[in-house]
Amino acid sequence: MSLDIATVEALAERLEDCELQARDTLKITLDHPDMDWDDAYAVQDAILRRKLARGARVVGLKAGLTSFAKMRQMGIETPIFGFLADSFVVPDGGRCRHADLIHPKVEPEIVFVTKAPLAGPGCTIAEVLAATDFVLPGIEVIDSRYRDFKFDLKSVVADNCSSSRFVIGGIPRDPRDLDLRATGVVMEKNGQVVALGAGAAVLGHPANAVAMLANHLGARGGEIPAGTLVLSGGITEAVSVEPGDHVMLHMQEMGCTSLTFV
Ligand code: OOG
Ligand code: MG
Repeated sequence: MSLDIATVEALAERLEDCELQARDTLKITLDHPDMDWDDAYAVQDAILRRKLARGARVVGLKAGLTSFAKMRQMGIETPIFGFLADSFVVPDGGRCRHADLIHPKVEPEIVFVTKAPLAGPGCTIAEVLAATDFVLPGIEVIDSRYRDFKFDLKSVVADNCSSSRFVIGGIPRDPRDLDLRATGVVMEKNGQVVALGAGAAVLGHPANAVAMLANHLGARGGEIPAGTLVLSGGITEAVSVEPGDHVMLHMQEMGCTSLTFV
């Protein structure tokens, strides 16, 4: 850690205020070039404490930058991790107010829901599949608080990995009945295909993202508790949306989920 607790709290307030007021800011590493990974997660944890103090509930966890496309683009080998609060939930087929967000983008993700705790080190894909109750389709709405989505890894971790909204739906499936590497996804905006891909785009197998989250938490003395919803990371590039846009995700053998920006 290179930041003191007062600085961590001030950065959390700055980033969360931007989230709540739909304003952007410059990346925080411009002011704190020496901040390290622990500092970045400490700011994210401080944002979580601010929300919990206001009565929010954590409804899930997420892995980000897990697709080969995004990892190459950012030049990284380890994904980043964040939390999902109840205020992020959009009901399946529901509406998301664009004016509440800064410059939202949507991305298709395979969602895992666990039935047993998972903790690293050494968590494997097999353990993740054994501990998964079901998988289902999800659309994550990311909305970096940084101007023009321009950030570095520590800035984006502090900003809770651009988390903003998400919707899940479709048909819950036992992952043992599926080959998630070959699961095809087609995302449409206003009836036009805007992104397509397969599960293997996420770390070779999307369960790998969940295993890496368990290893990350295990290294910090934590775990993925039983009954946790985990967004395993965007399979394709994220797609910008405007008010009026309807986004529909089709996921092979798992049905559809959608939302409309108003
Ligand atoms: C960071 C969040 C990435 C994903 O699924 O890769 C993410 C960003 O690209 O703003 O959620
Ligand atoms: Mg995502």
